[in-house]
Amino acid sequence: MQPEVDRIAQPWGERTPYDRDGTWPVRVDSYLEPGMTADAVERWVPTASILHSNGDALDVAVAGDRIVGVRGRAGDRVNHGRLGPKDLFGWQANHSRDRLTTPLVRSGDRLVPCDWDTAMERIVARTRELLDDQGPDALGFYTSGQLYLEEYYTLSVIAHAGIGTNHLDGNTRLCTATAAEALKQSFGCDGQPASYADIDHADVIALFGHNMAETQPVLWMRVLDRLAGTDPPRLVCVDPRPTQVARHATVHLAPRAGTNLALLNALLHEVIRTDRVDHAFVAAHTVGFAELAERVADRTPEWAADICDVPARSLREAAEIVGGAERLLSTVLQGVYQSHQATAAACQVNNLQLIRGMLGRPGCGVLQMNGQPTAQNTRECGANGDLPGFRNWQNPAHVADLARVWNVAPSRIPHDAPPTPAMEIFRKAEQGSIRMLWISGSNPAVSLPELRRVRAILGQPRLFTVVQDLYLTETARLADVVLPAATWAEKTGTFTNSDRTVHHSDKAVDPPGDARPDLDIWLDYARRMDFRDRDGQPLVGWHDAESAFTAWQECSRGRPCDYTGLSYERLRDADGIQWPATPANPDGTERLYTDGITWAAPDACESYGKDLATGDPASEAAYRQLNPEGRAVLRSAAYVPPREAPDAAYPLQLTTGRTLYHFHTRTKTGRVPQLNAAAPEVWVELSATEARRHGVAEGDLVEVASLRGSVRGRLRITDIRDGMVFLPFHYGYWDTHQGAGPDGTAGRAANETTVTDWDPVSKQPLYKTAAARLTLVEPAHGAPSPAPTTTASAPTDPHAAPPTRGGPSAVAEQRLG
Ligand SMILES: Nc1nc2c(c(=O)[nH]1)N[C@H]1C(S)=C(S)[C@@H](COP(=O)(O)OP(=O)(O)OC[C@H]3O[C@@H](n4cnc5c(=O)[nH]c(N)nc54)[C@H](O)[C@@H]3O)O[C@H]1N2
Ligand SMILES: Nc1nc2c(c(=O)[nH]1)N[C@H]1C(S)=C(S)[C@@H](COP(=O)(O)OP(=O)(O)OC[C@H]3O[C@@H](n4cnc5c(=O)[nH]c(N)nc54)[C@H](O)[C@@H]3O)O[C@H]1N2
Ligand SMILES: [Mo]
Repeated sequence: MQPEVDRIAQPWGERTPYDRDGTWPVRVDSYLEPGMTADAVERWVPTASILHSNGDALDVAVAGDRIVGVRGRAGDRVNHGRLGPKDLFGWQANHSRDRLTTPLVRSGDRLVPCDWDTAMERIVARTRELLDDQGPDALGFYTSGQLYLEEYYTLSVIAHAGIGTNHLDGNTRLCTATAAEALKQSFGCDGQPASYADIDHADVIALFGHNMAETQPVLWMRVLDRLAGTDPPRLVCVDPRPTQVARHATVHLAPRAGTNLALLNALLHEVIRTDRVDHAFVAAHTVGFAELAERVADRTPEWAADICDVPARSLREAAEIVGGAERLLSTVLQGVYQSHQATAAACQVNNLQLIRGMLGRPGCGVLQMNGQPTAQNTRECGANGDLPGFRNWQNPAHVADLARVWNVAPSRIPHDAPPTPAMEIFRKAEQGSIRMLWISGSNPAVSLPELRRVRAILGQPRLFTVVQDLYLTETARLADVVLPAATWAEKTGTFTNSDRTVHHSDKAVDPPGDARPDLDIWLDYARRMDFRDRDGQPLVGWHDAESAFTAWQECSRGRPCDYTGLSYERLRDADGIQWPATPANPDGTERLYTDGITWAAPDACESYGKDLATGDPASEAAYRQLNPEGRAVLRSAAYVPPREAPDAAYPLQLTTGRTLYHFHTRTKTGRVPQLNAAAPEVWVELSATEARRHGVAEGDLVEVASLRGSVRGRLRITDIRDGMVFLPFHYGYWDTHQGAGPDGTAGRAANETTVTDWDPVSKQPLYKTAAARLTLVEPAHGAPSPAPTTTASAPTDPHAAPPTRGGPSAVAEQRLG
């Protein structure tokens, strides 16, 4: 193995092959800033990556109270030492000279620096005024999937029981609301059934709308290392773009966007027709098989082939592979969650696992993936609006139990209506019923759909907005109060990845200037607001991260996400531990549902389910009738076409997504030289056939327009399916020198074009299906598109653009363990 690799040019590093049921070899990746040596590092502080949901464990190298590099943790179950490009280089964003260092308050059209007292008193005064005049419904909180568990729990207590508003949600609504909902629909409760270790044991891995190579590169290294072994798993990839996953797949199905449900119904049809059903498992652990079989009885591959524009023989081949698997692992992400019929389709993947009896055993399971690093915690702490600890808001016993934990009257916790989803919170702000919106750890002025509308909402004088961030983002610029936050490595806390692995992270260095941890900001707010419990004691009775964690442990006791077997001390010593972890089971739980379905019984479940077509919540009585014994529910649904279809004026299907080198709205990765240089500007992807049809060529400046707005970028010709155009959604307008204006003219943000529409069940916005047209603005004159060549945006003609390289500054170490 090469000791050093350019990890921009070779994002996945070198292969360490292994065989089925073997142990994934250790490979320790590390990067220190130029001039730094391991000897000069003063201390290594254990933590995990927060630039995706994988939870890659790493140590932060510190010298002179600065971060000087990172090193993967060899012993951790998640990554066995490996790091991805964002893990290796992303920490440099902490040091950006334009970090916020003091609070800012609005004075006319300017934001002026002030001290913490002034900023917090402004927020408190507005809160009290609104509570007096309008009541708790005038306040909304919109948080993140990137903070720490202790922070979400504190915010959740403040919003639910302090203020008493139902308007609390996370950007997890844009991200993993469908994952949570699909788990609730099928298993009665949130909680990831499978484990990353299932990659070691599976003989078939099916990825549905999941570009794992770019969005969880370390997990993809695990797959690549299995593929390099002597008995590689077969991959099935469902994605309209030629991702690295697709290029490594035995069968790649590239459907029309928005047709996942039709495709999955056809796969289920074939598995049932060929009787690859585990009837004993189905009889013991599920309800709804007859309805499912009936629903897909005439959903043949030929039927789906028309809808999806995928050959029937490929569908049959895919069904043969998943139907014949000895151990099947499926993963699902945004190509399903943000696409048409999101929850209905995600549930069909659960159904596939269930009817094949592929659950709760090594190599057998489903990963309804998370996206953000701490989205799991947003959900379990109830900062997504649900009740903490996966309690059921429709179940009075669950509400009473939570009221007991918080020592408040049950009536103080809003529960007579479903929690307000993010898109509805913004609509209420638009219509004027929400008058104060506190945004933490999110940049909705770039990440929400239909940005012209979002800017108008946030720009209203009558809406008081608080933005808590590291930088003066597009959103912060529209705020009334801006609070400077400390971030990862500058504060202490815990967080949980996609496969329930909990990592602890100690403060490694001081935050810049007066920046404070989000936890401290909310503790300060709770103190100033003087929230009390029913005995007159402080409602928020904790004072730092560890005492917040202890409070959360009590809230999680006896719940599916039980943390009572963990402690800061244990987490500091140990590598990651998967919840539930109880005193009786302190080393945690590799897989859920190893012995039947445990949280679906009517008295235990987090949700009574929803209608997959309308999203209407079912009643307790209906659920008791459907599932009295608490089995998995096989929920079926009929395909209907996407709502915004291409037409003569907007003939292309528009989809959006990610690239390997950037994270979201680039507030961090745009400030990291190696990552920014790898993908410095927005681009537009089109197939060669479509490019000819439109009279455009590689590198041409083109405009992509929808009914909402437009984006300009340079064209990259790839093997994406015909009829589709792809835009990465990372590029906002914070570097206004690039010529992009906040009015959306010549915009760079994909969300200028996306549609205000959401899945009826999960309420997750649909970023993956809209209609658009493409026009030439200016020919290339020979300059290629800035899109990376190492990823899904690789050019069809390999000579069309110079290969993406990082050069000397991107060379990282890799060492066999
Ligand atoms: N590098 C990087 N990694 C990240 C992030 C990042 O910003 N950058 N963000 C993190 C977060 S928060 C998330 S949520 C995850 C997201 O991770 P992914 O879901 O893997 O990423 P996306 O690019 O959003 O979408 C995945 C794929 O969906 C496909 N797709 C589009 N429409 C459809 C459709 O209708 N059907 C199907 N089957 N596929 C479709 C797209 O072609 C795309 O390749 O990544 C996490 N990791
Ligand atoms: N078109 C399109 N749009 C999309 C998507 C898509 O695929 N296509 N994907 C959606 C998905 S899955 C997601 S997750 C969202 C992401 O959308 P956003 O939530 O807007 O994503 P970020 O850019 O990560 O914003 C996080 C903000 O938090 C700040 N931050 C980072 N760490 C901390 C901290 O410790 N404390 C505080 N207070 N702030 C911090 C960052 O500087 C940044 O401004 O975008 C969604 N939007
Ligand atoms: Mo996400």
